Amino acid sequence: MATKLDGAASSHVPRSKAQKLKHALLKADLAFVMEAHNGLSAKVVEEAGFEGIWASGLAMSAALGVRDNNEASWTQVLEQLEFMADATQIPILVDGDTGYGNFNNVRRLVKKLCQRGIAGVCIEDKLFPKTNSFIGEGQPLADIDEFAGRIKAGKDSQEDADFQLIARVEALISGWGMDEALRRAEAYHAAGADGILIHSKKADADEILTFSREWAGRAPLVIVPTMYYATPTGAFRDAGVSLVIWANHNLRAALSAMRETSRRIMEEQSLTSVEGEVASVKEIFQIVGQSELAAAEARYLKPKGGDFKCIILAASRGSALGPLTERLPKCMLDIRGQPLLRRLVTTLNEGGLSDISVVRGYRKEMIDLANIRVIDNEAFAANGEAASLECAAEQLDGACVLSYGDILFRPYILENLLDSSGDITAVIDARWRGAGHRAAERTVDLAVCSRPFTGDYLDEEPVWLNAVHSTGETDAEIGEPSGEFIGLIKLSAAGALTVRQELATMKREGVLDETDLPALLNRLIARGEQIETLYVTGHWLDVDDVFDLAKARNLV
Ligand code: SPV
Ligand code: MG
Repeated sequence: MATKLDGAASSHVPRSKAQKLKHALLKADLAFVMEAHNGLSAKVVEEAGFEGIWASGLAMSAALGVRDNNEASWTQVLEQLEFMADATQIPILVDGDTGYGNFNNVRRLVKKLCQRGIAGVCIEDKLFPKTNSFIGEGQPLADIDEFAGRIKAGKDSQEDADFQLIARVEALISGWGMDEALRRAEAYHAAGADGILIHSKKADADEILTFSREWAGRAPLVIVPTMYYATPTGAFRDAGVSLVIWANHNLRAALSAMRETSRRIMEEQSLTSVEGEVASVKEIFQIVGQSELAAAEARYLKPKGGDFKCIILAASRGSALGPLTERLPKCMLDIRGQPLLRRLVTTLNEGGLSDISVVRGYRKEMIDLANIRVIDNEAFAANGEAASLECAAEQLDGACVLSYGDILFRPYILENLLDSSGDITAVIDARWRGAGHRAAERTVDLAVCSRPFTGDYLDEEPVWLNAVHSTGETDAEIGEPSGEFIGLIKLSAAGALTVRQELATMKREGVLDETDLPALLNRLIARGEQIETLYVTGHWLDVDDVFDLAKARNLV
């Protein structure tokens, strides 16, 4: 009796898909591959535990709504196969029909299959365009030598040394008899086929079992018991068959289920009776790996700002705006249909910052935007920015952006700030003079830096902030200002801790209430902290008076 080949492949752990298929063909026990016709059914086959997938020509054609007569082009089939291979880890044995032509077509087919991660192909000894073997009688067979040439050409073209080429013998189905079937199997084996698929359309397995006996294990034997399905599988095992192909049952199951579901929904004009019987939408999400995408999004799509909290200091009234801020704090003034603060929060949100705390004081009830945390500085009338920041000290427990509540800036400024390397980085506008600030009319926070802006944004040499002082403050020792502090600071987690500690120290010393943000920066500098400068040239504004307000309305 024929025994299943027990080749060298059984002793090592197969790795590639082609190695896995080779192993399935050569190992001592009977192996099974199950039909799939697209990525989803391929996943189902894998999930069920099969060793491999039979990419059935009949099923792939029918799934595309066409006949098993090479109506789908070979490249259209290749597209389906690519989805199936991408969706699974188990090997795919492709039904390559006749090889889509002569030896030359087989060469290109095998090369492309290897490139798409397909483990093996089965080609049948018929003529292109083929007809399904279960249709009609006495289909013409290929010339034996011509078909052997197709096999040789295929084996010579494989780019993967373990790729498996199975030769399918149609002699029994076409009525040419057992001797011809054996003669062809022998010739195809000699031409280099890795296995022989002996096909039958009889309702019993007699001719298959006779063939196996005569073949006597000269090469792995593959069968498709679609018509002789009643034969117990043990008979194939005993006959030394290597691989059983369950050839079309997923397509048929899908057809039955789809018909029944459509019929019922049509009839009942309702989903209630089918709902419990079909796979849930959640199951679809699961099988296509939706959770992996969510994890990848968290990894690759998370905007930089996602790691940063933000504290906006918006407690002051903005008295220079006179009656305009009688009812509203200035951060809520309308800038072309939206409060300034909402525009600021939108810019921050778009930069990935979603944890935003706003310190309110003057007319606090007017600050009621969505998606912000509000923190109240009840004593706003008697204190300043440092005290407001101290009200939000709990939020200084990780990387953080500090912003004045009356500024607007272009998104790239925030992006560059988040990218800056310093533990504490302050944004300084190098164009404060040239921009025509009415320095005499209003107070500007002037920054003195370790060197002026060179005009080179790619300059990687850090620039340090030496001091910030207000216009009008004259102190020859401070030095020439390099720009204007715009009221935007980035703190790393370490920087946030430093600021938090300094706020606590100022509170202990009783100087918190009189300290504004520039003075806080100066204290940090005085105690040896390095504050990095991020130079910008315009593209931001603050709203201190009606002129600024007009400018802001023009800008947005
Ligand atoms: C297929 O599944 O397309 C096959 C097997 O070739 S059979 O339909 O049995 O010919
Ligand atoms: Mg087929």
